Amino acid sequence: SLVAGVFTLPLVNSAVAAEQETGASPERPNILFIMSDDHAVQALSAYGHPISKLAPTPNLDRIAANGAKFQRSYVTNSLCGPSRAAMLTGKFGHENGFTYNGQIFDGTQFNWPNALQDSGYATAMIGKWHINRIPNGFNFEHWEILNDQGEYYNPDFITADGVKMEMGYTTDLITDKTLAWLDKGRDKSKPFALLMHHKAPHRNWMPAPRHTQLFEDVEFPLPDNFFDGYEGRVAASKQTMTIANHTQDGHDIKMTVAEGEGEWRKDIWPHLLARLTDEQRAEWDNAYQARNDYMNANEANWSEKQMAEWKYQRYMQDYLATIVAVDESVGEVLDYLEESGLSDNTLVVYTSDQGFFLGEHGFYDKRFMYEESFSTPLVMQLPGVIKPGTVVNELVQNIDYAPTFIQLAGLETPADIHGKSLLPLLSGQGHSGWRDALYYHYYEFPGFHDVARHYGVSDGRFKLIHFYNPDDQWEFYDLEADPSEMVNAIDDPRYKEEVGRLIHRLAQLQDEYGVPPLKEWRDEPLDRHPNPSLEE
Ligand code: SGN
Ligand code: CA
Repeated sequence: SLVAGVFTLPLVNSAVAAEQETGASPERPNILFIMSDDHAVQALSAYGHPISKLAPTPNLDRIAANGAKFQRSYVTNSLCGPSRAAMLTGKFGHENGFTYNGQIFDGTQFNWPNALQDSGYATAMIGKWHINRIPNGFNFEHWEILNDQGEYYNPDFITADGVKMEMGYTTDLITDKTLAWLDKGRDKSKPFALLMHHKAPHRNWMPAPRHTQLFEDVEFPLPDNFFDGYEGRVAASKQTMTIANHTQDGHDIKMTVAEGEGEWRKDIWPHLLARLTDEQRAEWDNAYQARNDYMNANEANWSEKQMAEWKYQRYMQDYLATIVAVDESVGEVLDYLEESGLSDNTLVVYTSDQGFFLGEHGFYDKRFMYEESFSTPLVMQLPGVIKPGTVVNELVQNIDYAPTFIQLAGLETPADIHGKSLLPLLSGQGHSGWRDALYYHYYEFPGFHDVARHYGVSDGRFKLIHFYNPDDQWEFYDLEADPSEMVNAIDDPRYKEEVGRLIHRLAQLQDEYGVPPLKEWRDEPLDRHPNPSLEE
C-alpha cells in the first residue's frame, strides 16, 4: 500500500551512504522534469477551468491522479529565461543574475542538474533552453536544444556537434529525442535526471498538422473581463499585449490577405512560415482556408468588438491545439516509463515556465503579477512517496524545485538557496512552518509588451504590487472578493490594515531574500544579448 511518508529523507541519505561505503548502486529515484512554455493553469484540465473542459489534457491529468496537484503554484518572475534560471538554481533573479530575457546565464554557479550529475546521475537536457545559446558551465551528459525561442516546424537543434535542422513538428521531435535517450542513450547503471522542455504552447501557437482543425468548431467562453478598461491600474492600461490590438494578424491569428489566398497578413516574422516544406505549407493553408474565407468575406461588416472576439476564438483554437500535442507527448513518455518498469522509481514533474493570459483583461502573454500569469501549473507523481490524488494547497514557487530534486537525490542543499524542498508537502510529513507569503519581481522594461517593472507580495488572499518604472504606482487586491483583479483597492479605507501588513511583509521578504535596495536597479538599463554566438 502507498503509505505517505514512508519514503523519508534519512532513507535517501542512507542509500547514498551505502553507495559511498560499498560502491553498490543506490536506488535513488530518477527525475523527469517536463516543462512547457507559457502553459496557463486555465488550460490544464486537472485544474477544472471551463476552458480546459473544452480542450482536456488527459495525460497531464494522469500525473495529477497518480500523484499530486499543486493548487497554488507560482513563479518568481513571469518570463521564460528568469523562470528557468530560478528553477535551476533555487534562487531569485537578483541572486542568480538572470532577471530578464536575453541575458547569459552563468552555468558555473550552483544548479541542480550539475549537482546531480556530479553525484552520479546521468543528466540530459532536451528542448527549449533559452538562457544561453549552448549550456555553457553545465555538465549534462547529453543535450539537444532549440535555437533561442525555437521554431514549431522543422526546427534547428543545437548540440555539441553544431546546428542541424530537423524535419517534423517540434513537440514530436522533442518526444522522440527524449524516448531515444531514455531507451538507448543513457548510462543505465546510473539514475537519470532528464529535462524535457517543450517550446509549445509559446507564441506564435502553431499546432501540429494533425491538430490544426481540432478546435475549429469549438466556441470558447470569453472571460468576463475580456473588455477591461483598466480603471485605476496605470501599468495595465499601458501594456501592449491585448488580443484585440497587439496580435499580428498573420503571425499570431493566421489571417490571410484575401479569400482563397494562403498568404498571411502583415507577416512580420516570415521566417517561421518559410520553414514549412511545400507539402506542409499546402496542408497548413488548407486547414485554415475555411475560417479565413469566412473572415475575409465578412469582416467589412464586423464591429471592433466582433473582430476582437473572432481573434480570441482563433487564438484559443491554436493555443489549445498546441497543448494537445504536449499532452500526447507526456502520455507517450508516461507509457514508456510504465512499460519499461521505470515508473515506480521516477519522479515525474510537469510544469510551465509561467502562466499565461487566455483573454483575461483582454490579454495574451504574461509578465504581470496578476494571477493568470503569476501562477503556473504543477503536477508530480512518484509512486510510494506521493499518494495518488494528493492536493497541495500550500504556496509554492519555482525556486522550490531545485531543493526538492537535491533532497530527493540525497544531497546537501546549499544554505543560500531561497526555495524550500517540496518533499514534506508531497510525502505528508507535515506542513508546519511553511511559507505564508510569496515575493515576485518583474524587471523587463523597456521590452516586449511594455509591462512596467514591478515587484510585490501575495499571501494567497491579499496581494500588494509596486510598479516603479516607468510610473510609480501601488496596487492592492483582495483575491477573495475580486479574483479577477479588477479593483485596485490600494486607497480603500476598508483595507488599510491589510495594506499596512503587506507593506511590512514585503519588506521582511526583501530582507530575508537579500534584495538590493530599489534605487540600485530602479532605472538600470537592460543589457541584452539577443543572439549570443556559438563561441560564447
Ligand atoms: C517572444 C514573443 C513575445 C513573448 C517573448 C517572451 N513574441 O518575443 O510575445 O513575450 O517571446 O516569451 S514572438 O511572436 O516572437 O513569439 S518567453 O516565454 O520566452 O519569455
Ligand atoms: Ca514562457
